[in-house]
Amino acid sequence: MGRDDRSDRGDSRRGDPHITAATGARLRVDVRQPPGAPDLARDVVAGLGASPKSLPPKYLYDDRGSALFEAITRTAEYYPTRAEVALLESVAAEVADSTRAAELVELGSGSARKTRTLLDALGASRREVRYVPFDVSEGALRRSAEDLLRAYPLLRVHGVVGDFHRDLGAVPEGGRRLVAFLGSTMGNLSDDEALALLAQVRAVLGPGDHLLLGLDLVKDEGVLLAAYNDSEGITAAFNLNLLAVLNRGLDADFDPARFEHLAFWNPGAKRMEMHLRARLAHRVRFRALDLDVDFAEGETLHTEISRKYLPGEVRDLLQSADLRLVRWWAAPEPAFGLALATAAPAPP
Ligand code: SAH
Ligand code: AVI
Repeated sequence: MGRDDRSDRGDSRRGDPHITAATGARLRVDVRQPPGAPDLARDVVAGLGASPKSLPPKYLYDDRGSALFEAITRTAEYYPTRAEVALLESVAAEVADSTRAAELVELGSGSARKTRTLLDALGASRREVRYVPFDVSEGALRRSAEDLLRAYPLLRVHGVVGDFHRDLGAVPEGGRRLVAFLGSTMGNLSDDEALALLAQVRAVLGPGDHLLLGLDLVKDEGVLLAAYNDSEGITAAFNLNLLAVLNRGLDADFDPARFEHLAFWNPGAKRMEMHLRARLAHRVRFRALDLDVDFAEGETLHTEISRKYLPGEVRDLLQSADLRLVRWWAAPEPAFGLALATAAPAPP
């Protein structure tokens, strides 16, 4: 473990009143985030120095961003969560039967709302199961771990706070494993990043282990546009919150009133794109970096892609990372898919 890492047992941390001896003894959290904000500084220098300007989507998820994402999932227009939950509920028993997993690793676990469906199917209320949430958002991970420990008295949680592009090696050795990557969070990665991540996931899968991958599917443009431009303005607040993250993390002076939320469908790349568009030409100062960044009127900062997949792409995508599709379940309208894959070689 590197110099900058922290690891603690839940009962020793910060006097959190929700952590009791009963849950604390079953909780371990490894923090792989370097202190300070070196990632953010590096990504801002690279991403805001480039044209077009962009930043990786992980910075959207500070505590407020994670809460706003949860609020998005409850809007009338944001269908992916409801579609995936319904599909997951209908196939969880088959997933448990096929995998017979004793451990659930969840990448981008967030609030872990969908996790209970899998834990229930894996029998976590009557036998010991280990849950390994992996998320860049420490607050969301700790809160969800505590909730699950209270709900499942036999559960053990070993969380990892880190970036799944870099820190997947911090996933602890484990038993018969199911890795879940839900919510179509993989769609927030470029195709190259997704492939690299799948290859790393493959490396943590032993014989008999599985990956469960939730993927949002290409659909009617109107449905997509509504989902990323909800009428309550919560997605806009989620997007604009990135400016508060930059102000706090790098002592910048973004004025959110000078930007507007923009989300559109890019048919060529089969993805939704989320941007922040400057309403007027202005200069932003990053005091922590001694850096000024100029925005032209109408210029955008690209904050997220959300790739939508065709069912026919999934097998090849997995195969490119040496993974084998064993089951595919898809819900129609709004179309959403769940792929179950294994690292085992295909039969001759
Ligand atoms: N799985 C949940 C949450 C999806 S939101 C669901 O299906 O509803 C995406 C989650 O991925 C957030 O919790 C965010 O903090 C996390 N995340 C985003 N980028 C990440 C990264 N690079 N490494 C680890 N976690 C990341
Ligand atoms: C987490 N991720 C899959 C969400 C998505 O749909 O791309 C994040 C989000 N962005 C805007 N709304 C929701």
